[in-house]
Amino acid sequence: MKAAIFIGSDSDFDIAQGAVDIFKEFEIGFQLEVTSAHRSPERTENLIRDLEEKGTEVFIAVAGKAAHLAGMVAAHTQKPVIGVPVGSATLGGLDALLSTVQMPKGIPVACMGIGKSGAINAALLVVEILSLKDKSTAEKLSRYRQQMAENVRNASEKTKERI
Ligand code: RP5
Repeated sequence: MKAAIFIGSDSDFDIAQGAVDIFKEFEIGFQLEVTSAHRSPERTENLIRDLEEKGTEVFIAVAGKAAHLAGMVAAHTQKPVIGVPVGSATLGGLDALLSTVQMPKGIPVACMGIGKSGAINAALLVVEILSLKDKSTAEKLSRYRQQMAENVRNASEKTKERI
């Protein structure tokens, strides 16, 4: 279980799906749990401990509103923690973004952008971290980037056909 995805509520799942899809594509073993910093603090602490015992190397925390899940997880582990702010109907995610990115010095959280792109990038950052020690993951990442570049070239050709 190399990676963990914590979501603060089941309502965050659609956003977290972006990270799930990347982990499946890269064949990264992961565990996803709904757990909240404020509604289920003990469960969150216990999960961190259990996952560390199972070999989890990086945690992703997806949460919205006064999003302190990533910071709370970071307080309980020395593994890297990546926060993904979720957009809210009231403040559009700026609330969660500022809550996640503005960690006081001492306990860092790597904060991604708001929403699904942020979740995708969080998983890709995990892939990059794991690539430091795992050659086959690094090779998959290299192929993934080559494919993206190819997609841009194809999009360019298609766009020029519209002129
Ligand atoms: C946060 O509050 C969750 O991460 C979620 O983004 C937001 C709303 O949660 P629900 O009221 O939908 O459960 O804790």
